[in-house]
Amino acid sequence: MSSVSVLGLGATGTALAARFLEEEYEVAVWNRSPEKAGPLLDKGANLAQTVVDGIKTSDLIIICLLDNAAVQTTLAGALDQLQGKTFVNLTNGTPDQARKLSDLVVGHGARYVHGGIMATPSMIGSPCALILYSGSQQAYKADEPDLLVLAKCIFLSEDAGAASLHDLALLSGMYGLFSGFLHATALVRSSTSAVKFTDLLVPWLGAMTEYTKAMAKQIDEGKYASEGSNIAMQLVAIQNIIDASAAQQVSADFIRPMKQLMEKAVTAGHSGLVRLYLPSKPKHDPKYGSNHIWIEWD
Ligand code: FVH
Repeated sequence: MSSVSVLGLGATGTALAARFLEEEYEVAVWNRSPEKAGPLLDKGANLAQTVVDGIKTSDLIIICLLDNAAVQTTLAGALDQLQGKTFVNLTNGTPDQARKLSDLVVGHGARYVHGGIMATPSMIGSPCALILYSGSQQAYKADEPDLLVLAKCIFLSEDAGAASLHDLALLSGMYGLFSGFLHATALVRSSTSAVKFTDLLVPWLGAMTEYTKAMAKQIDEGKYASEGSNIAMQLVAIQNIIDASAAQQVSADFIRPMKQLMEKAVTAGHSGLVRLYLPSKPKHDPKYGSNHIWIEWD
């Protein structure tokens, strides 16, 4: 029987432990508030009374807490138990936090893998769940069959911070989508229901999502030629969105920053631009010419 210890029984840790139980793993669970373990104990998990016990019990330790500060505090009294273990941290955090924890764990004789869970708890174990990994490739390879129980896996890099970087970038894309959805829905609520509106919104966002591939190509190639949607025109449209929002007492807080960035570009004489301006690039690089997409964030 394969065994695993799951430290942290929030919504996500509970889903991870439950999934291993479904696959008949021997699962030791630990949580700061032990009462949360109840439903998992009913399914056959064993309660570790302390973090030390949780780590001692299995060679594969999976931790999923609110943040990496909690991971650090939780590990503090149990570092001596890490020798020879594989420590998989599925906690959301920054790349630097992951690298620091990797140094700490590796310094105590264990192998460190960081994971970015691209799934909600209810998706764990389903075909659409994905977890991005980075850190010790050797440890990842050895435990890949166990990690595949939870989700599809992609190993990114030996840099322990890479999974967190990609996780945060994907979440940033998601929050952009959610903010657009919330503003769009608020705007249209006077005329239709939110659910009915998704009949229009979802295919539209699907088409625009596809369009980001063309934008990505422009960014990679450094060629930002406008393909029919120049920034001065877009600025007018965004102002119309803001005005219509005001008329309906809908907050324009989500879209106003985008308008301000476009306005800056137009004021700087780039009315023909529709380019994504990344801080690492010079602002007035003549090679971009005047017919480019220019959205700036500094
Ligand atoms: N839920 C989601 O949609 C996403 C799915 C993708 C991954 N994220 C990340 O997963 C981490 C855990 O999130 P969660 O959903 O399990 O969150 P909660 O249900 O709020 O549980 C939090 C657990 O963290 C424990 N905890 C908090 N602070 C401490 C601490 N100082 N020391 C020890 N443990 C701590 C908490 O314990 P307790 O309150 O039950 O005693 C829970 O076990 C997170 O990084 C997401 O970003 C979630």
